[in-house]
Amino acid sequence: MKMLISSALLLSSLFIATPTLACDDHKLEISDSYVREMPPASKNTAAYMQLKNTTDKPLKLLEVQSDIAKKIELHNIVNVDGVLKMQPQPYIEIAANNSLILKPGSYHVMMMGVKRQLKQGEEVKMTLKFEGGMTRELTAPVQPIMPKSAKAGS
Ligand SMILES: [Cu+2]
Repeated sequence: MKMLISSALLLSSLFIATPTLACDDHKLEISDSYVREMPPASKNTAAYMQLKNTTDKPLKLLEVQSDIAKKIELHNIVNVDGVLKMQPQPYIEIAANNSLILKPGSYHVMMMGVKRQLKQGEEVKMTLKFEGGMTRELTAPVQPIMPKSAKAGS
């Protein structure tokens, strides 16, 4: 019985040490993340991913940080008088109990002034910062743009 009590105490003290982390992990699921492989001479690229908000409140992605780029912005592609243009966004909102896919032609994490040419097989570490102080670390693989044959089906 004494053993049981001491291990229970140990367990509860472990939970006290990391209360917010354990909680935040259930709020958001990140999947299918990748960073676009860069063509020669290009200094810019973009990161894409699926963000699933499992809470009953909207979540706002405010900022992405990474050592790999000099500047990172949140972008969307919008139609301005029939011309598709990239537009910086103050945040990207994921609706309550919903998923948002960051993908080519839509929302993306714009990485500008990338310090080396990223090739398939590499990985990029980044930190996502959300409203309310939640942060998530992410390691995304570098992948080439989808070949035309795969794109035709979607
Ligand atoms: Cu962009």
